Amino acid sequence: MNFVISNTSFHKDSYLDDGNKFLIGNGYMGVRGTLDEYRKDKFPSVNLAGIYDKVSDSWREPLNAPNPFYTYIEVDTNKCFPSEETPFNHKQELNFRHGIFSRKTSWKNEKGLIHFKSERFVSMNNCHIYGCKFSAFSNYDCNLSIYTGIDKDVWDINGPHYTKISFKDIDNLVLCNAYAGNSHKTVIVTRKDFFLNEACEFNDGIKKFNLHLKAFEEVTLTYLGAIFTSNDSLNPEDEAINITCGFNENSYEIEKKKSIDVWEELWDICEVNIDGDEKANISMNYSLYHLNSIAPRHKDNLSIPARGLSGQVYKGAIFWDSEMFMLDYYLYTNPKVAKSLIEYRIESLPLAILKAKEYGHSGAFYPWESQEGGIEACTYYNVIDVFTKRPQRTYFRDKQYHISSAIVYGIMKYINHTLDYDILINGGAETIIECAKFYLSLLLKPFYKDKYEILDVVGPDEYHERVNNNAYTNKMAKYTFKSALECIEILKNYSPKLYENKKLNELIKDFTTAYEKIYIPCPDDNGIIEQFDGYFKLEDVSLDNLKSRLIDPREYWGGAYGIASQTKIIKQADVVTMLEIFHDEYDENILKNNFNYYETRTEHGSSLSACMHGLLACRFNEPNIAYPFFLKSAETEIKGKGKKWAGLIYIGGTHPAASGGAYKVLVQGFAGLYFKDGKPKIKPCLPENWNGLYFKFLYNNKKYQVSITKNHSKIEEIYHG
Ligand code: IFM
Repeated sequence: MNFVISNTSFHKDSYLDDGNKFLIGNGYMGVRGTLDEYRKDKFPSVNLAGIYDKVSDSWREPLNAPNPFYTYIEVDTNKCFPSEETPFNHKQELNFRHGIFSRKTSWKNEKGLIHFKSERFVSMNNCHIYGCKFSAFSNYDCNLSIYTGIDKDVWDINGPHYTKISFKDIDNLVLCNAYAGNSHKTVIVTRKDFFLNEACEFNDGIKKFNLHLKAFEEVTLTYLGAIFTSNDSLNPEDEAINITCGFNENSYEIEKKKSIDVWEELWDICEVNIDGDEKANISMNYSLYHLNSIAPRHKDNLSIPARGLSGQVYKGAIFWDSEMFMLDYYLYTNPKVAKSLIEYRIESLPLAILKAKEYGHSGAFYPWESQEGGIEACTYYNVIDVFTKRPQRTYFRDKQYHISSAIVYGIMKYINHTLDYDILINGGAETIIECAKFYLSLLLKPFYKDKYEILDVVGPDEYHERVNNNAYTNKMAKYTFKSALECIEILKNYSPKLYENKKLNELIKDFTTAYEKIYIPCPDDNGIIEQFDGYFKLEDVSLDNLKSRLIDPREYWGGAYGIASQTKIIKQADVVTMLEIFHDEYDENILKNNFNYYETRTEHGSSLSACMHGLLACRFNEPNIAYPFFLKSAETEIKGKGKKWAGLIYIGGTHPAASGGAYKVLVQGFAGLYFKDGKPKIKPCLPENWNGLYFKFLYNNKKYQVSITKNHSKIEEIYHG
């Protein structure tokens, strides 16, 4: 398979999309795939994981590091970069097998042609290290000036964050110390350049090299450096300097090779092979590249923001996307990363308990948009109205109760897949029990009914706010009670001491009653489950008709006045997600009927939606119906066509949940992978245009290989070194 994607011509306005498409990352930092010469108006950025800051009244968001990949060139004192004019030739590539970004650009003038090329990587071997190699070549003699260094003018959505930035040049090593005064965070960037002559100027982090470039002689500049923050170490400056001091002329190739070796190890387990469908194969593996580039392999308590490490969109926050859409990929290919996602939530428990209290509930109410340690970043006014330009009240923060059940789902999945029960004693059980207590405190029993209800919620379909008895939420609450009971049972055997807690006995009673008595909407006479009380009475309008009502294309469809709110049009899979998760409790006809009913009424306005439809279609054994939904999710990153606006708020970037969702359709849907009695099993249903499907995965510390062809399928254990 070809692991390279490219742009073969120059488009001066494509920098926003290219930044995502050509992104390189290693879980610690994500470097947008913009050109060397781009400054902050073209959104270059080095996004750091898990470090946040806030400027005055604006939203808290992650800190971007000063950009060490900045270079521009003058030839005979004419600026070549940045090019306002179309270059003679331009090619930009991402080798997504090895996480290497490269570009080649040529300019033509009356004297001849000048060519530049560069390539860069961030190390998969040591997440703090980055490197770049930059070359110039001309077919006539010319004078070249190269301006290159650490650009302190950082692109931010709600910045500038740094209140103090200083530079030092210590024996050819540039040290940048950037301090964000509000959060007292420090980001250190070091850089060491290797070139044939010395810099003639050094100004604010940028060096100037002059040289006479002889015709047909190539000159090359390589640089490497390190990034550390005050989150990583008490002395990030020393750490970065120590690493960078050790670099010499050969280090670029050496570090690049070490990084490539780690990428190869990762691909050994995660590469998938779809025989007979090159488009799907490339898109899927490219999506996995993105999941690998943002995986927190370096830390054991970090999760992944909804837009990965592609920018500060959605405040760099963690959503239910991590547990419900991404987790399985890491469980199957790198359980250590899966554990990090789970540990992050366990460590966030104290703040989730505080949030529940703040709203008058018990237990743990997890943040809808979670930052470090579980800080709730979701605001009450999360959308800006396009007409009034005023912030619009949304109820994501206070009413998306289903978030706590996602954490429970994640922990249970982790335990069932790895059989690592220790996590239960180390906070996992407490987390699940606190989440179950949260749902207990939401239950209301109408006087005349023998059922408990959950009122005033926002389900996965965010367009209909403050509804009662959302099927997804109620079912996930029920699942939470069951999980809490299961986990208490496990504790009984696993850690009898912990179990000897009198309060637990009371809770067992309450969870059991809640599990039995919570109201779960049943299919009606047509086999359809009502998404929430009263949904069936809403206006039944077609998606096209609804779209024709838009006055502004960026209008927000939900909330009090949104065009969808009083209609049956929903934003994303809701009942469909519920049925996918609990498919084995429902008859195939019910799955199919609900798929057909809701799909025509779904905008798929979230990149989380298509994969759930794809999965559900596999559950009722219709892989050809599932296929376009799978492809839509798998192609989200490669096509870069995701939604960019919610009202006036920019929401573009990468979409790891869609990538994780596509992987789920592939592995759990088309291959039908499931686990029973401690063993993996498959129940394949391939789309008709596929000849075969091959992949590996880990389960309970063992490595397996699946091969499925039209007439034969097998799953076998292989050596796990
Ligand atoms: O978590 C999702 C949510 O379901 C829909 N809006 C975007 C969020 C982040 O992906």
